[in-house]
Amino acid sequence: MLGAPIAGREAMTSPPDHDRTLVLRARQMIALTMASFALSGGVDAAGPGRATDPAPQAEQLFQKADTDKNGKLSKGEAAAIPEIAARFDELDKDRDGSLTFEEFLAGYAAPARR
Ligand SMILES: [Ca+2]
Ligand SMILES: [Ca+2]
Repeated sequence: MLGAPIAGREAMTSPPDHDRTLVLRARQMIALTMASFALSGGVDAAGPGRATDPAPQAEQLFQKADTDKNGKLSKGEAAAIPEIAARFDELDKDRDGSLTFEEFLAGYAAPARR
């Protein structure tokens, strides 16, 4: 909530056409400022769902296994990762026959247990 009240105000008012470039430039400045804040960890700009980086390794593994690059692992693709393949049905929460990265990550992050 401590975002950038300035930016919000500027965006709301509709400026005459000749002012538009100025506004655009201002927005760029703001974006840059926000970006550098985010980089330095000053602003929680990433939003929910990106709070922590769960497992870069998992993403690599996932993308490697996702040979047709459709963002999901089919059963055949998952076969490349034995520990995932073994629990495929368990991990496929919505039972659509493929693992989204989310589903995959659950299996990757959680130790196998029964
Ligand atoms: Ca795939
Ligand atoms: Ca699924």
